[in-house]
Amino acid sequence: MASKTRVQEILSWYESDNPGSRRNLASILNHGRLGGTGKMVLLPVDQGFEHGPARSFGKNPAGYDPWYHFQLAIDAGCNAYAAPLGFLEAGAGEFAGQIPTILKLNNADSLYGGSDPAPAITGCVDDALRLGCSAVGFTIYPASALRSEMYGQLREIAEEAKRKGLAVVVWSYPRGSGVSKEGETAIDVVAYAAQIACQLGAHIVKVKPPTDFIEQDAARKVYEAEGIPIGTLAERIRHVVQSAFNGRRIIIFSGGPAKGRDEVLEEIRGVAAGGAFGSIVGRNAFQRPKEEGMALLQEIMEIHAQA
Ligand code: FBP
Repeated sequence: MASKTRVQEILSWYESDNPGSRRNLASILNHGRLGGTGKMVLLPVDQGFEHGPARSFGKNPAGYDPWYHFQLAIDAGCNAYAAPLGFLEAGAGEFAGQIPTILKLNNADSLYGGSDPAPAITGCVDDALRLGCSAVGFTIYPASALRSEMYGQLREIAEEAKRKGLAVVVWSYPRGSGVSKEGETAIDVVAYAAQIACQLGAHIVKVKPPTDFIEQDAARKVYEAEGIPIGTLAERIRHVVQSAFNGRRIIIFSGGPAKGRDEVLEEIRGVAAGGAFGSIVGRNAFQRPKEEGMALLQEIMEIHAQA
């Protein structure tokens, strides 16, 4: 018998999932320029909801049009495109079958200034099925006073999504009154956030690239006593991958606010060298003119392909 492909190997880690969920996970892993490599680059466009339209699309007004993002993800060769209900409903028919999609089922706006994020449920598993999505997406904010509510909502959504044969993607963003601003990307906090998302049953976890700051004193003692290497970005990524079930869960890292090409690529090199499964890059792609955004996404894919 032929040996397992990399995608089959990854699917074998999700051993309790039904064939539908595995097939949908495979549809993401097998699509686009990185298809079949076990790596992925996703385009997420929920910033219109999360940050508002001008902050999101003012730099490149073509992005006000929902079709722009479908086409960008397709033309760049991304593995999948993720968005909230409205953006997906606006293009799911026109672009059906051209790229796997992920319906984000909760969203938080930035109009209410409280320190603890309180996202609303903005879609359901049946919406994802109706729109032909491969997966549902959900954001948890560990460190928000409302985190337990979010964990409970995700538990219910993940149970239904898996029963109905979809994959589950979790954005795990520590934020809120339980963590300092610097602590949101602290190595101990990001690793912890990855672990929580995996324990909640995520197939794919998305976190931010961690810094070498350590937020929790109890964790610092262990990092120091055990000499856990966190000096370089690659070392920190490796530690986060290890925290995601020792690499048995797909874990990808976000792009962050728009910055220069060299800075983006330098960070991606560290992310790839640390053993990440890929990147999820929104603003750095769609806030550039289309050709430039596409070219940057493709350079990012190339770095992951070579790692
Ligand atoms: P970006 O590459 O634009 O950072 O997109 C990734 C993402 O996870 C989006 O899905 C989300 O809207 C955004 O980051 C959240 O960014 P922030 O932490 O700045 O609110």
